[in-house]
Amino acid sequence: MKPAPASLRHRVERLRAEIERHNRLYHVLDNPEIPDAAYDRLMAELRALEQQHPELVVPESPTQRVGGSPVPEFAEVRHQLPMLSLDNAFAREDVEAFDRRVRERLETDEQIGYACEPKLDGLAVSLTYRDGLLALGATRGDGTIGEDVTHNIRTIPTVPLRLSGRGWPDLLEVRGEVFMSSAGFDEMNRRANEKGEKIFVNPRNAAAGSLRQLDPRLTASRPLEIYFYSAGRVEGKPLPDLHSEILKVLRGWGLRTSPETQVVTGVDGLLGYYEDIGRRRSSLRYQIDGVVYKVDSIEQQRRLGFVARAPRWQIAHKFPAEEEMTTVRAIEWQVGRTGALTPVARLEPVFVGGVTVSNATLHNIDELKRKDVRVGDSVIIRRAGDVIPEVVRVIIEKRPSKSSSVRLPQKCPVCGSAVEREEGEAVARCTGALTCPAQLKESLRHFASRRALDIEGLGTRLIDQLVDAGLVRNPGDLFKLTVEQLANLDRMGDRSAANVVESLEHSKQTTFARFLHALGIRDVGEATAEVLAQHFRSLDALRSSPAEAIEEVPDVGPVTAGHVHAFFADSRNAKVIDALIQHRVRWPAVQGNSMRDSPLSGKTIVLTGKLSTMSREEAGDHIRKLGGKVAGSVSKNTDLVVAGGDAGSKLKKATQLGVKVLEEAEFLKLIGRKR
Ligand code: D41
Repeated sequence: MKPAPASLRHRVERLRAEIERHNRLYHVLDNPEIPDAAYDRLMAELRALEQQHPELVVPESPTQRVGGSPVPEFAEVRHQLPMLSLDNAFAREDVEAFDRRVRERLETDEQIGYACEPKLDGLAVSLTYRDGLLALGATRGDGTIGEDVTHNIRTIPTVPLRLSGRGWPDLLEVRGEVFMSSAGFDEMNRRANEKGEKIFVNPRNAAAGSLRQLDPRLTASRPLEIYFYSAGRVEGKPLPDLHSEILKVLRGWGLRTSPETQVVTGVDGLLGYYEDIGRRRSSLRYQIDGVVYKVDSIEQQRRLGFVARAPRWQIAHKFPAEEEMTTVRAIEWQVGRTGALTPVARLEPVFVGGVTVSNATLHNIDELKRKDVRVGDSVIIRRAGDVIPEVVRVIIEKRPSKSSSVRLPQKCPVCGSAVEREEGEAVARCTGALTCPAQLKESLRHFASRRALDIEGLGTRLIDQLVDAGLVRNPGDLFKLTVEQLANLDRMGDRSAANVVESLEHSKQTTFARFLHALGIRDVGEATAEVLAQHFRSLDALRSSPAEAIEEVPDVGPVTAGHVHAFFADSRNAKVIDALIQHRVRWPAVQGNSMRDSPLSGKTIVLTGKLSTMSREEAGDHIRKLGGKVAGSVSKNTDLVVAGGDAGSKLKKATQLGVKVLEEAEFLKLIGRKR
């Protein structure tokens, strides 16, 4: 083979530099400059040139991430500087004690500067760069001896094979956490499931399992990422003397660090950071199990030293665990407003995600079958953020010898009506409609709720009593209730009974859209109720419309149109509606088509900050009434941002994206309201 001409060598080097730059833009700065396809073309050209001239291939070439053949086993690596561990704090008192200890040891009354970062739930590793080239990647192991996983580490796209920028030490050991994003984890499990392969129980295990693969091609196929959190051995050049500054120079060399890192002062700063991250925990891309606090000054760190296996200058403040183990006492079926049967696991109470949980949803019969949860099983429960607790999986090894799968009941457990499951639907439903007390109670709750008829004082307990006593068989019956009947119920005085009757009377004056929403038609939420009201203007027009005419309403699809039509066609519903009208439930005529010529028609609007003249909900109502849509976050699809007092990040984002921003007064003018 002919040696490569100098011009070709030059091209190869240029390509590599270019690709490395794009890697950094994409993975470290989250700011890609070119589309994926263009990146792929650069890679393809480099690969082709290297194939024609194998003598030009170097280990740090971007093409060499995936390659290597399987290793027979992992070699041991002795960490020159031990990889110390973290101490744990579970309560604010632990954090206060930590800060006190630090100040006592440093003999200072001054507030300490701390660097804070999320504690990723992954796998700690150590990477060594010699002359800027990745030379070794090792797991933490027991802190003293780990395993050589260089071949696998190289496949992680966010790990630079060559440091960028300038001024790095001849020898630089950096430490970080290898992890998998929640989305990457879900996607990987989805694919594994499709192929009938093993499913990982959580991102942490998935990351650990992927990194400890003998075949790097397998590792390369897994969505691993890394964030670096400290330096280890450094030779040839000193690093800055603040932890936060070290992270900055690492970032400059292409080593990704958490974008959530922050420097704070004193205990209040620490706890503020903990709360802030705690609030955002469920919206982060990846799982974390706490935050880590580190004394920011390296000089202070040196003076503090370490005890046993952990430095005195750090502590991990843990969040309440989101997953816990408990046992299933019973599996019951809950019947919802539309008759949907939801299997619910009754649990031995367990503290998880910061609260005691004794029920967990199993979603639907398909989920229940897939997870095969049985009475007596030991299960993993997950409660993330404010999400409803769910059963993640059964611990099969702990299953009692005698147990059987749960089956879908053929009759509604509440009313005994037949249970039906439509073709291709995951949801099974009780066919009892309002004759089923469970459906009736849920329907009444919805009917009375704030965004529907808004009947004050008609809460869950009272509704249960009214249904159980047989006083209310449908929403129309509510308006027949007398003060005497109500006062005879448990825990009801004359006074509250009179109040309920009064708020019932008051609720009759409503709007057409609220009325439609209150009926609880399947798939008809507030927004759909609003467009239906605007389009048909009168109840009679809507009731007498064929499904095809309903489908013509903007944003109403054939399925919803079918539900709406079927609802009005059902004579039982017709009776209830007639009764409501007879009781003088009424609304002002729907205004001429305000939607079509409104300045907000078809616009996507984001509300932020505090408005002084109305709540955000009211503002949303106005926008929807005028044909606009309310969105929760600002993007390039946002047409308008309405900014009240103290508007924060959304306003900033709007300004960055050049989205039009209205102040409250301008907004009021636009919706035709005066202050
Ligand atoms: O995110 C993490 N899991 C994380 C782990 C972090 N952000 N910082 C860490 N800092 C340290 C010290 C203070 C010892 C440099 C750590 C770990 N250690 C660690 N991870 C596993 C064992 C120790």
